[in-house]
Parts: sequence; structure tokens; C-alpha cells
Amino acid sequence: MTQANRFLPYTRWPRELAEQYRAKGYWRGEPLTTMLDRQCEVAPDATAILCGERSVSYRELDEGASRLAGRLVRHGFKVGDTALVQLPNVAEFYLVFFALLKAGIAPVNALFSHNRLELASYAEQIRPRLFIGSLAHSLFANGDRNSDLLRGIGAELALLDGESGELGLTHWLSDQAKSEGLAVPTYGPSPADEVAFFQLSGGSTGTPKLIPRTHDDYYYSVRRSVDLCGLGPHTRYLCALPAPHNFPLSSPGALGVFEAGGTVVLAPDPGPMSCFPLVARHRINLTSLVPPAVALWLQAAESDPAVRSQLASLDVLQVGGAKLAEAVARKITPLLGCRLQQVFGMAEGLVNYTRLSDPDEKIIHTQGRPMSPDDEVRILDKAGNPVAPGEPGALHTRGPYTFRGYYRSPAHNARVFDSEGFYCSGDLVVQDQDGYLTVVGRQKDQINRGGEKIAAEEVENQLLHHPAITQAALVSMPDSAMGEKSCAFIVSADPGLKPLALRKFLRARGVADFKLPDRFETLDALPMTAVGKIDKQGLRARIAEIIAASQPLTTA
Ligand code: AMP
Ligand code: DBH
Repeated sequence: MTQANRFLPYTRWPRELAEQYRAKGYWRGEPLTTMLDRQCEVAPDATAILCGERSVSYRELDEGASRLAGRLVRHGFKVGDTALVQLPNVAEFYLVFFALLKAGIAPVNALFSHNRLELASYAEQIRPRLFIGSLAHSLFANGDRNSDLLRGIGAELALLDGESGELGLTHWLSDQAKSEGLAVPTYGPSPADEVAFFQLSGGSTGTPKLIPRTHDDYYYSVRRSVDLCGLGPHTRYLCALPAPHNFPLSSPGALGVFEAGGTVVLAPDPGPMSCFPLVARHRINLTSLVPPAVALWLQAAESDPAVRSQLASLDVLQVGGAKLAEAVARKITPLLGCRLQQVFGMAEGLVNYTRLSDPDEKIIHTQGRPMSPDDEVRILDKAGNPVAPGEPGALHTRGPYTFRGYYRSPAHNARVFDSEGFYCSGDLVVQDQDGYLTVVGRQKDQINRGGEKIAAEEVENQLLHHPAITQAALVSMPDSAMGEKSCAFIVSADPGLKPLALRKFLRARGVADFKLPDRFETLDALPMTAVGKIDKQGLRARIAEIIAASQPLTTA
């Protein structure tokens, strides 16, 4: 019997490379759940997760995940099914993730900041049989199940965290469900070279894209990160960024901590008010932040010298997701009393780290170098030729944990992969003689709002739904706190159209808050390039000028 169609389709690595990655021990044929099996053997009672006042041991994490997996299988779920999950930073996120992996159900873990549009788009792409959400989300603000939303998602089963009763997530994770004792059919994860879950792309097109990640490739990226960052049972990691994001999940993130037998402490957000007391109370020694959060931490430390003692246990602060300004990088060790590690990664694969033993000059000035000896990086000019060393160019990469194609997106894949399978990330970088990369710009049509990625086209399409708007272009504008914010240039038939009303319109269409344009500018017509495309470079220059002109000249 052929079982090929039991598994989800994805673009595989060429056989020859796959064999090399196996021979080199990168791909071990182990599912991601192996990390739990191991910890349950060596230290089952060690603390895996601290969430509020709750403490979850490795045994409890494993057993809770197994219970949920077993119930889902008894319910009829099977290997090759998909799930849409949206949970905040709570222990249940990891319980659910491991449960789904154990049963071979591949989830999309939506960010909690995502709204109706993102969920609808993910659901359309994976057609989930299962939805797991949270009553804490505004989508369920009325305390009800929001049946319109759930109908749109189309899952057969929707479990909600925070809901009591038979369809509450708590019930499905508990050991008291009345179905306990009934036989559970045997189940297991998908094969290690099949899709384990879908990671989210920051996107640059109208629809958010999904990245199939296999157990083999993702597990390798986690293990390599653990080695490089020196994690162990001593590691006490504060997860302050959104838990599903690739950075706090895998670089080395929570999965790295579980692999190493350490403890993950969950913070609701990366702000100093939430994080500092947790760092002090739980003797956190590692965390990861995006640059705007670093700025808030530094501000707090500058205004209150007591902060240094609160952060005394913190050994390493990882920063990534968006470019860290040199001036900010320099302040980290003096003000926060910890070491800095820059991380330049992408949910698509390639992750670069500055090494802890690197000289300051590399740690401050660069975004690190690829973590794997088999990461292949090419920096190419517009014509596709390699640039001279030290010259900026477009980053192309392939390797043992860099994907080979977005899920069911052949047209887009044809644009972002070359004939040799190199993925063009859309980043402009400079590489030094030692292989270290510095991010100097971007080609992709995306705004990086302090680490939160916004695909311009997605927001433009939504703006064009407004009856008065005939043209729209979303571009980045410089911002001291966020690095970049978004500005929408619009052409409108209604001169009285106000930003407030436009944001309300977009929100009502299900656009996530972080994607709402920070500023609107109305023009009679959008400028065009010689080939007839909207001149976004011109628009970026224009808004940067407007902002510069409106700022008081300071000499201090
Ligand atoms: P995503 O597609 O959401 O996984 O975002 C990955 C993108 O974030 C990269 O392609 C870069 O554009 C950006 N990025 C991530 N880390 C850094 C960093 N340390 N410095 C500059 N840009 C970064
Ligand atoms: O921004 C990212 O996507 C990112 C940043 C740092 C990432 O995916 C990662 C590390 O793994």
C-alpha cells in the first residue's frame, strides 16, 4: 500500500544534498519530540516551564502533551492532518505544540498579534481540521466562541484556552477527562523527513506565506544553536518575544532550552516592567529581544541604577529580528551588565550568530555569521553576479535547515529561488573576510517595524477596498524607537478622509494592529518609475524628508 499521500506535500532537498546532511549527522531521523523523551529519562522532575505561578516539569510537559495527543487521535485525528493554533505566551503553547508533533498533526502557530485576516489566510492554505485558540484574544472578546470566525476557519474541532467545559483546552490537557481509560489507538509523529509544522514568513506579497519545516531540518537548527550558544541544564531562558516566532522558538529559544534540559520562563511581553522582576525572581541568564525592546531596557537602566542589580543573573542578551544600531549595541554591556549576541535569522532557515568569544568589533558591528559549516551564502549584484568582498549585495542561501519552497506557492517560489535552490531572502548585506554579515538594506517590499514584519502589498490590498481610495502604497519611514514605521501614501476621492477612520476601516477588515499604517499621506497621484511601477524609493525619500523637516533641530 502506498502511503505517500498520508503526508503533507513540500519541496524536498535534492537527494544528493539530503544524503550529505544525513552523513554529516545534521539530519538524524529523529522527531522533535525526542528532546522530551531524553529529558524524561535523565531529569524528569527538572523544571521545563515557569508560567506565572505554575511550574511544569519535563515529565508533566511530556505527559500533558501525550494526553492531548491521545485524545486527538481517539477523536479521529491522524498523521498528515493540520491544525491552526493561536495562543499567547503561556505553558499551553508548548504543551499543544508537542502534543501535535506527537500525533503527526502539523500546526501553523499564528502569532497572538495576528487577527482575522491572517487566521483566514492560514486556514485557507492548510485547511485545518483543528483550531486551538484563546479566550484572551480580542477575537473572542465577548467571551463567546465567535462562531462566524470559527466557521470561516472551517475546523471540525475548536478548543479554546480559558473556556470551561468539554471544549475547553484545559479539559483536553487534564488527566480527569471522563474518556480516560478508553483505549487510544497507537500513534506517533510524522517521519523525521516530513513536515513537522509550518513556520510563518514575514512576507512580501498579498498573502502571508507558510514555510514547511521538517523534524530533521528544524531539529538540526536547534541542536546547532544549543552548541553554539552553550546551553545546558543551567540555562534559565526568558521567553519575552511571541513564543511561536522562530527566534524565541529555535535560536536556540525554548526548543533549545528543552533540548539542553534548562528552564523556560514565560513573560507576557518584552517590556522592562514585565521582564525585570522575572529576571530577578527566576535568576534568568539568557533572553532574546528585538531592538525596540532593548531600547526600553536601556532607558529603564539609565534612569534607575537599581536595574543593574535586578539583572545581575543575566549573562547573555541576544538581539535580532531587525537591525541593531551600533550606538545602541555599545550601551548594552555597560548599562545592562550582560554580554551581547547578535542574531540575524529568518523563519525560512539561515541563522547567523556573533559568537560569544568574538572580539567586540564583530559583536557590535555585524549581525554574525552562519551557524552551520554547510550554510551556503552568496552575495549577488543586480545582474546575479557575486559582488566584490565588502560590497553590498542580495543575500542568497541554501543549506541543511533552509527551506526549499513556500507551501503551495509555485509562482512565488519561482521568483525567490534560483535554479540551484538558493533562496533569495530579500536582504541586502555586506560580508567581511571572516564571513560575518552586516545587514545594510532590503530589496523585498516589506516594512520591518521593530522586528514585526509587514508585507506592503497585503496592507495596500486592504486599503484599496476602501471606496474612496484609488491608489495606495505602503512604505517604511525612519523611527527612532522602532527603527522603521509604516507610512501609507494614498490617492483618494474624498479629501476629508482621516487616519483614524482609515485605521478603523482596516481594523474592521481584520487587519492586525501592528500592520495599521502609522501615518497617512494623501497625494494627487503616486509617482511612477520609468517602467511604470510605483516609485517606492521616491516615496520613502519623500516621507523621510517630511519627517526630517518637521523635527526641531537639536544640538545636544
Ligand atoms: P521573517 O521572514 O519574519 O522570519 O524575518 C526574517 C527577516 O528579518 C530577515 O530576512 C531580515 O530582513 C530581518 N532580520 C532578522 N534578524 C535581523 C537582524 N539581526 N538584523 C537585521 N535584520 C534582521
Ligand atoms: O527575524 C527573524 O525571523 C529571526 C531573527 C532571529 C529568526 O527567524 C531567527 C533569529 O531564527
